[in-house]
Amino acid sequence: MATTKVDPKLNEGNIAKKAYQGLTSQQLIDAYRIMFTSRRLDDREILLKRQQKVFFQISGAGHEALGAAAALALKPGYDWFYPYYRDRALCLALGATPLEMLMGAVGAADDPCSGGRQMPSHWAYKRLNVVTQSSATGTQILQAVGCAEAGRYLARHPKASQKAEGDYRQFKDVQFQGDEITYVSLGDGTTSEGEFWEALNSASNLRLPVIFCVQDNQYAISVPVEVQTSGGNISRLVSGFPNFHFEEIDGTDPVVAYAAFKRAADYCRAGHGPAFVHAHVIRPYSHSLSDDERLYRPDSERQADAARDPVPRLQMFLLREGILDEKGINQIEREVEEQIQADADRALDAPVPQPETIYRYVYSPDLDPTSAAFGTQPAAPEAAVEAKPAAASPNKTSQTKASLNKTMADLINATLRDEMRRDERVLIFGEDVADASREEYLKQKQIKGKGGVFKLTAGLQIEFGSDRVFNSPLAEAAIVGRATGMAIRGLKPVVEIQFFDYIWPAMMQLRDELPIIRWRSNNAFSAPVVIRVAIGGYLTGGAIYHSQCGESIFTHTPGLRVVFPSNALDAAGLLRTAIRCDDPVLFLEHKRLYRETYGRAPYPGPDYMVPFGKAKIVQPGTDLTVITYGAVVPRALQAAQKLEREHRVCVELIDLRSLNPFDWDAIAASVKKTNRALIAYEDSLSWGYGAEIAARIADQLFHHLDAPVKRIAATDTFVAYQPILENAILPQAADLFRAMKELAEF
Ligand SMILES: Cc1ncc(C[n+]2csc(CCOP(=O)(O)OP(=O)(O)O)c2C)c(N)n1
Ligand SMILES: [Mg+2]
Repeated sequence: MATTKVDPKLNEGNIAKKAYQGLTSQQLIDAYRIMFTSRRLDDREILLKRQQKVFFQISGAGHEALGAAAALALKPGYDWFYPYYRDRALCLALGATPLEMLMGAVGAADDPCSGGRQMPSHWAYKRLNVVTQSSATGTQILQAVGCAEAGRYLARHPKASQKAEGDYRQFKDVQFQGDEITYVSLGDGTTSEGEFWEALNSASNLRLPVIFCVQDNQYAISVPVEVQTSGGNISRLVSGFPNFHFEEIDGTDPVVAYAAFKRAADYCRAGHGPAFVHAHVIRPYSHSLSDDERLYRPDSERQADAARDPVPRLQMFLLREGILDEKGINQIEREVEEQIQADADRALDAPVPQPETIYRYVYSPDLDPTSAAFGTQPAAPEAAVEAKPAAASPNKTSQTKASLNKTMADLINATLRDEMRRDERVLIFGEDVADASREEYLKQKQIKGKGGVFKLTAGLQIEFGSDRVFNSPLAEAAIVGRATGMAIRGLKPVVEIQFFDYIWPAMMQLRDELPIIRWRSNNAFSAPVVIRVAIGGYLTGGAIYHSQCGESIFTHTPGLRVVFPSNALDAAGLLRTAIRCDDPVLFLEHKRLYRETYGRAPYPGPDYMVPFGKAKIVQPGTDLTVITYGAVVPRALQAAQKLEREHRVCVELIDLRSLNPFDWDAIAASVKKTNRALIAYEDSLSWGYGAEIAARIADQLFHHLDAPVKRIAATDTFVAYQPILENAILPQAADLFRAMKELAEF
């Protein structure tokens, strides 16, 4: 942006000596240019919206002083920024251009924020460390916490930032400074969300260098602050959080705001902890162009706000202080108007994205986890010497014996251990995953350690330390949101959701954030997190809240890989692929299979991988295809064997292993051969995973079918506690047998 230099004559007298909280006259003039540009960009977009040349508008009006001030206290491309839609002035001050913003408004192909995929004012500027944001208010806050954690982790593990060939690290540049700050902003209404409180709790407890900026314009659309916030003042409510630096300011005054951000930044950069800047601002325009605030705000209130408008206010200040005269102001305003006019014309002429590009960047364009590179053979048992847990007591006989007969739980644990040794960017957190948070008990060997409610992460904290394996608060959104922020920075969080039944608090992060970050930022950002989740029933007493499936809710989310192994070897191979790949993965581990006799295997070595999207033919057959996965695999196998024994019906049994992507080729080849298909799954029947497979078979293999496509699944209820009820609800081997027999006889 062009800059107007201070007229030296104006600096004569006492002005040059005056200290505006350390800001020079030139910085104040630049701030005015930013703020005025921000406001006029909003006005231009509003005009363009009325002309139907842009499709949405939300303004930063009234919040400009804050953005200009924050940028003066922080460093673009050094510090990290999780702004929200009112932060236009911040982004301009950090270095985004009006042209870039107008490209977003028209949805141009070269819009740097999203390439026309997101609404305007959803800022993302990779070169400035401004991270992609969504429309879901508040989701950025936990991610900002994860971002700050990543900075700290990398400072302590600098080698983790090195590039490596052959996995996601090849495509993920990592940079860190050691003293960087993460800025995150939100509105007053958004402080009502649980994720806000989860974020404050963790930032406080971990003393993270995060500046939380609450931009309090007194309204969330039409809902006033006293409805959102008990007592009407968020500062009062958060004041009890330890380790914080607090500021409550008039956010329409850039000098006051700068001083507050400077103190906050100094506090964070020195490593004391997070800061909270509660800024009282105004909202002179309606919430967005879809809102008319005159419906709920009287003129009197709007006029009182207008008296505090930061743009005229700074203009008056510059004039009053003699920093600029009227001519100087006019010159800036003219330059800005001319630039916006020219940039608007360019943006309106810019090429728009083409329809054929819509599938780009749903997944990583660089690393394909379905490719042959992710298909390796298990090492020969003699060669596959398993790395012993650091704390294990050597007992040769039992170790050798066990190595031939490892459970799914054993091999998941071994895979995590191997990958943590191989890649220092891998870290693990979740509820109860540590051996013991009170490390001294471990050091003094008073205890053995827990390592997960199912012990899948046992021994990992002992071997890799408490900054690589640690317990999180009981807050699932925080687990996924923090992991997302860490992965944006290039780390590989492998987090655990203790029970699938309790994944729902993380749903906004799982549906609106993690899987969409790459697509919505047009490949500027990605977050290849692995989420391990204990899932499923057949537990005898698991009841409603420890038995749920529900995988189709996640296979219905583009951008998320979903895998569901049925045996120990596949679990090891798929988990390794999940960790090394460049996409977010939901890794579903069936609790009933963790220690089952079925599907045990020798340790397959530290490089064994199974590609995604490749089914396994558990048993070849000619009469009927059964498509299944997870804990239904052993039950279906039992039923198929009985059917063969008793009725000479030869079932081809397909274990999908990976649900998104899934192996359509294997299904099609089999159905073309057998002409009959049954999809068997543990989740409740209706709208479940089998519905999609059945529809595809009906659609694409209709001419090959000799019978209707059938499904067998749980009843459309939840799973009950009493075993008699559980048996009736979940598909049993006898039910599978009956369904197979009926279909074979059709
Ligand atoms: C989770 C979520 N709920 C609802 C909305 C719809 N919505 C968009 S902005 C908004 C109000 C936000 O108010 P506030 O946090 O005070 O920010 P402001 O717009 O006032 O700056 C609402 C309800 C949303 N985008 N996300
Ligand atoms: Mg508000």
